[in-house]
Amino acid sequence: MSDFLKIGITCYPTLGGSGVVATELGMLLAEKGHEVHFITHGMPFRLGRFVKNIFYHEVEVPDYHVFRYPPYDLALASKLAQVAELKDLDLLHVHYAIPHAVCAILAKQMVGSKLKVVTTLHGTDITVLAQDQSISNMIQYAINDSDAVTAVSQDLIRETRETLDIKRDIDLIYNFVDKRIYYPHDVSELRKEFAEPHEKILIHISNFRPVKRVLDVVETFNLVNQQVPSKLMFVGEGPELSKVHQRVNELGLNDRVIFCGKQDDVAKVISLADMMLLPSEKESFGLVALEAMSCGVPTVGSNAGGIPELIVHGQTGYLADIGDVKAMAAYAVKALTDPKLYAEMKAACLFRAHHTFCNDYMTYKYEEIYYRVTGKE
Ligand code: GMT
Repeated sequence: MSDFLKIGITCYPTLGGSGVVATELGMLLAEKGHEVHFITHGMPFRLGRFVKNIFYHEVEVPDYHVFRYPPYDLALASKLAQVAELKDLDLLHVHYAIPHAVCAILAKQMVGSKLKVVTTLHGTDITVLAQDQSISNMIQYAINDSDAVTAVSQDLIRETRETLDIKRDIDLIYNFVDKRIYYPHDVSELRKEFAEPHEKILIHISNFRPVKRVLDVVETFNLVNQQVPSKLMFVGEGPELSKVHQRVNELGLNDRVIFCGKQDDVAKVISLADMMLLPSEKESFGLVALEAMSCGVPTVGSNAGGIPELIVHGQTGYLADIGDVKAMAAYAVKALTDPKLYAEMKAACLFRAHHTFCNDYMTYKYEEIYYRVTGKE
């Protein structure tokens, strides 16, 4: 592979895992020499540093008085077409079928078929939106008319096929971590501010949507704390946060639970913890558990969606049925009270994250798809 490509990337710039994957992939592609154009409605939140071959094009939505709803999708399609023509893009890599792939396909119709569309499915298109008959045909269309489609787990591919009766090829490309950022940080001084030396720290990071089952985090922690003196750190914000506050209060755990809000330096925060909790109802992959794994922190999670493809039960964490907080607590206690087992798990986490889910390999897999659809090499 030698030709450098001109790649447009569209994602939700402020949204969790999909935004992280899209942004970090864009930065890695730029590092390898490709020209990368982010075309989004806001600056992607992890697009921190200035790099000469990364460009940002803001999608501005017209607020014309006849529009009852500002037409974001049309503004995006129009911007994608403009940038594609102006910068002579080879392809658009869009994250989510709705609305981004639909907009990219429209842009392609405007500028010509030389422009290719690669769509990555992260979950919600399939697990939530595809259940809605009013738009499921649009999602089907976006998937079938993309030049290539990738999904972040085998389970998401299966669900896409079953829910939408999709027959076309879908490439599996898991989420990845950059081990230059996600490694066990030395936080021994900082840790003293959160927990006593004999206490363990459990952590949960999410957007507190109902699908994350954050109350299960509280119940699991409560059971763990009865056997192993511990602290629980919550990172993030979202709709279920007030229920969490209420339950923590009811259980008298206020002095045990730390609400950190949104945090930028996730690798450092995770490094404070001994165990990640991810009891989701649905989770197409679970990037946050991979980030924890890469910092040497095992996860106790549910066996939902793609989580079992990431966590090897008994080696890099544990899996229990959705809602089975007793089993989750028992697994956490098992690992936290057996130093030899815990050390083995930590080593297995680092190995698996840095070998199986390493950024170099996943970036290469995306490049392979780009070369396949553009016919360049
Ligand atoms: O977890 C979320 O609610 C955020 C969501 C997103 O759109 O960023 O994350 C999804 O995409 C991530 C990146 O591929 C996956 O690691 C998450 O598992 C997935 N979330 C769900 O499936 C709920």
